[in-house]
Amino acid sequence: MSASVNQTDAGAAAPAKPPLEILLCAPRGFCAGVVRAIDVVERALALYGPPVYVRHEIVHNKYVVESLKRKGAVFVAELDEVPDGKAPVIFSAHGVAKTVPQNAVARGLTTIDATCPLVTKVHREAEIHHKRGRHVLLVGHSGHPEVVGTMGQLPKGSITLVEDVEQIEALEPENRDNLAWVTQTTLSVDDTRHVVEALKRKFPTIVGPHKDDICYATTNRQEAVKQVAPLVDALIVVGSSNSSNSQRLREVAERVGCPITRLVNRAEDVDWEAFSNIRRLGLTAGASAPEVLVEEIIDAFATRYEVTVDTVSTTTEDMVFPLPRELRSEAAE
Ligand code: 0K2
Ligand code: SF4
Repeated sequence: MSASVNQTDAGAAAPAKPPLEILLCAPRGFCAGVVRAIDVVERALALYGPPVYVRHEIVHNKYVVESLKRKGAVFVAELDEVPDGKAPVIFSAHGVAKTVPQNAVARGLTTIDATCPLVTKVHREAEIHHKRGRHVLLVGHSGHPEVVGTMGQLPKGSITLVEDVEQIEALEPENRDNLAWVTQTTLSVDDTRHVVEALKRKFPTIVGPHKDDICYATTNRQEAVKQVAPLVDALIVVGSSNSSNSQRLREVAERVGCPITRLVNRAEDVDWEAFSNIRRLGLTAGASAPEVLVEEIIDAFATRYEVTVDTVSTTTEDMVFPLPRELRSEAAE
């Protein structure tokens, strides 16, 4: 039996590429908070000139961070790495503890806050609960900068981190009838539901948001993966490993039984061995991953497979967040 071949222009036989159907999840990639945060850095560079300092990665994406570095952004872990002077310091999309802007102001630094408005909303919720005398339980991942920022909205001892259902059993708060809960914005929707149910079971009078504080972008991207993952042999999430929302997308695919799931920064990180024998590939991107890297991955598959691309759309998004006042074009001109 002769193998099927593609004919090149010169008439020479080239090995046929196997077919691959790519199912693109929609929505995927940049959310409104990420677009705004990147815009903040670019506008600040235009307004102040380089360098502008950014405390923490503006968003958790290697490609975005490297691109902004080339334009003159300097990323620092803490404020004490920012020299005194006129160069502004930008706070990342994940938000900061109250002490951070306080320390910056005390040093006379110019600050620009790129915290996503949906993260700020959680900060304000926590603050309101505290003002009403409630002890706050924050559902989130220890050490994540958003969690550090939200914990840092309240005085020490007035907010407790809850990472999973197991931790709830050990919780013995002083006043169990005066509790509130809030969440990180980029959690697993399903895990969070279980944690919140367990909180409500143990503390029936606890108050909190209607559902949770997981943002629209996180929710929508997880929903799209839930639709696509059962239909494919493998699923790739474009995103960096420190990106919580991207990690959750890979987890969602794995949990619905998708046999091969990978989180990759870009095409050069694809483990081709793992993807050597597939017919259908699901493809999505975390909220901090640029579309150009999704295209790069499709192009890389197209060199190995005869690729067709279809989009599976579960909803549409039209969210836009205004820039901080000091960077809006009227102010910047
Ligand atoms: O998902 P993460 O919170 O780790 O953050 P990124 O990957 O930077 O995505 C943007 C979300 C920022 C705040 O919610
Ligand atoms: Fe804001 Fe959600 Fe995007 Fe985070 S993932 S920046 S909370 S919109």
